[in-house]
Amino acid sequence: MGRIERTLFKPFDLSIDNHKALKEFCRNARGDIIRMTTLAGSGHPGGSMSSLEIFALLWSQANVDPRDPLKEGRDRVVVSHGHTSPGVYATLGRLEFFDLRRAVATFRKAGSPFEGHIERSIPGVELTTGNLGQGVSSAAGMALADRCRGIHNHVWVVAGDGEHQKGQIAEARRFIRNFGLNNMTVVVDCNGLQISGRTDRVMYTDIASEYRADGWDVTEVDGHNLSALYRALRPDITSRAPRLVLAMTVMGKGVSFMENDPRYHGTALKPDQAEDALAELELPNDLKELSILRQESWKGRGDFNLRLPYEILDLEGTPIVYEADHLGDNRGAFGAALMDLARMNTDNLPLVFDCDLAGSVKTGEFAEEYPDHFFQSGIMEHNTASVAGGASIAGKVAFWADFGVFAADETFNQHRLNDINMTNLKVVATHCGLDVGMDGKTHHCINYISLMGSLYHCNTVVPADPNQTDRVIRYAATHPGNFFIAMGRSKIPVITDDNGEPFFGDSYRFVYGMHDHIRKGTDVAIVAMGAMVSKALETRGILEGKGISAAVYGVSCPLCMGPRLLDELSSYRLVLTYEDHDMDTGMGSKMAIAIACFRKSINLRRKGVTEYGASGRPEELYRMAGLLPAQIAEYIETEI
Ligand SMILES: Cc1ncc(C[n+]2csc(CCOP(=O)(O)OP(=O)(O)O)c2C)c(N)n1
Repeated sequence: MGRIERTLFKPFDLSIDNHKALKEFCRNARGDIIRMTTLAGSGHPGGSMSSLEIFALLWSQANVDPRDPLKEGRDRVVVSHGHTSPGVYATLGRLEFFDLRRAVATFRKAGSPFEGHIERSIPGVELTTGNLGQGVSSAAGMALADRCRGIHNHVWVVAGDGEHQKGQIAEARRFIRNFGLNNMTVVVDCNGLQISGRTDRVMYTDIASEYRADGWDVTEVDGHNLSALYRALRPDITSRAPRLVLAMTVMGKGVSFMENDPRYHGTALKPDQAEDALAELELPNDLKELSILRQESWKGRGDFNLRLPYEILDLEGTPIVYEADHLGDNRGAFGAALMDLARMNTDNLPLVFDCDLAGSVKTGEFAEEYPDHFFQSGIMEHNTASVAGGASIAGKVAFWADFGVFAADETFNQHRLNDINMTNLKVVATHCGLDVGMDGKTHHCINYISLMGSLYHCNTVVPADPNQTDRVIRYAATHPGNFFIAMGRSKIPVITDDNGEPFFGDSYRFVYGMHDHIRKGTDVAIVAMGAMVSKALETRGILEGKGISAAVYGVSCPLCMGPRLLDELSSYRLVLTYEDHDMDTGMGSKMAIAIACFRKSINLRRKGVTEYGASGRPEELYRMAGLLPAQIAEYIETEI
């Protein structure tokens, strides 16, 4: 087989030799797709075979190096329809990003890195995908981050035509157009089929018109004609608009009995069918040998571990200390800390995303001072979560601030895919809990601990006052990984120590997982979170008048209930958790689980939200929920 020449898309046309080599490459790769899916007894051969020329051209001609797949400044090839993993593995394996035989033999085998949907740990794969509709947004985040870093590269994202029924792609399309990301091309594998049959019968979708209406350059091309496809995929540096390439393809291309048959979207060939298919492709049938290879003990994931080139801000600056008489909201403290961080790190500014709420979430000042790093993303939260996640793995620290109900509930699956991708996104969720103002139950985010807590790599923090908020924001900006920082809307008092000085003052440093013993006491411990910490202190005062001595603890990291905290709490006659969050899925429930798991003897009671709230001032809503200090004190008196 002739060798493919890597041209970086410089020539206008594919040379005759390169065309020949690529054609041969695709014939062989189709055989790999058949082999790997048949050996596994599952997988998605149909779309893999229709997308193959696209994959082969992109990964062989773009500026990506199999010997250094994470090279700075590279082009990016993102595949959004991640079920076409056999096509991706066949292409990358044949281009020597890794050992192809290993991919063919272990595809979908438990413990193998070659999973059913592509993963970012595979050399050459930029993004783990499989939840359709998100890849275009994530790729846009990468293109944005690369542009902000002054990298002159190109980002291609390949997606399915059925996938284009997803609304998030419309959001992504507008975003890309709006921010002039002409360093991007979206390529659609238009095979006209999806699981339930013909795409146009499943759901009316006019992909070309939709993109055109949003101001894109649209090119339609035969997706199996290598020369025409090469010309369509070639970046046009003079173009001012992002480019859509509609690659007209055939599902199951290359094997006559698979072509245009939707069953092969997600059905592997039986061994005898595979034999026929390989014969038609004029390839040897080595399935027996490969199935022996599949039985061999492959050592776990081998070298296929995610390298995390996380960017963090270098300088955390000098904390702002809010004095004891300050009455302010945590979101204001977030905005101030963000500005300070930005001014300290002008050569590595964070990217800040907003969904039409900048004034409320306090990113407006940043927007004014750093308009090139602020992205007004409209009411397109799904896209924004994915864009910000994508940007964060392309070397920029990304903040996204929004109301809790949009930052968590609206976008859970985007965060889940971000988390699987080990992104580096800092979500600041304001207006959490009943503390929203008068908007009512649709706007009460009272389940963020259970949502974000179910993600394995998301640090969830609920600061108690503006001082702690300031430190948490600085910590998140200077530490890698996903953070979800939750806060309410209202102005709240500064938490003070026994001497009336700010508890989270000059000498305080936030460390993820640490809790705060704010007041000593002997009878009862009130363990509070967020804005409830100041209410716990009020409760303590009321109890004092009744001769009950209450300790107050602040839990800012509700997912971290360790034995040390529990040991301390074991000495009290009663422990009460106190939170502006659903009681059964919040901090109190985390504590109950920890008590059971660590086998501690603690007399636990919980107070929190137990029903959707109403519309009213927070104090009225707290009264209705039984969460005012006087009500809590009365409850403790009866329980102790
Ligand atoms: C959000 C989401 N919904 C449903 C699925 C299940 N699913 C996997 S592939 C597929 C059809 C995709 O059609 P298309 O994009 O045309 O891909 P092709 O059939 O051409 O491979 C569906 C519904 C999914 N992976 N993600």
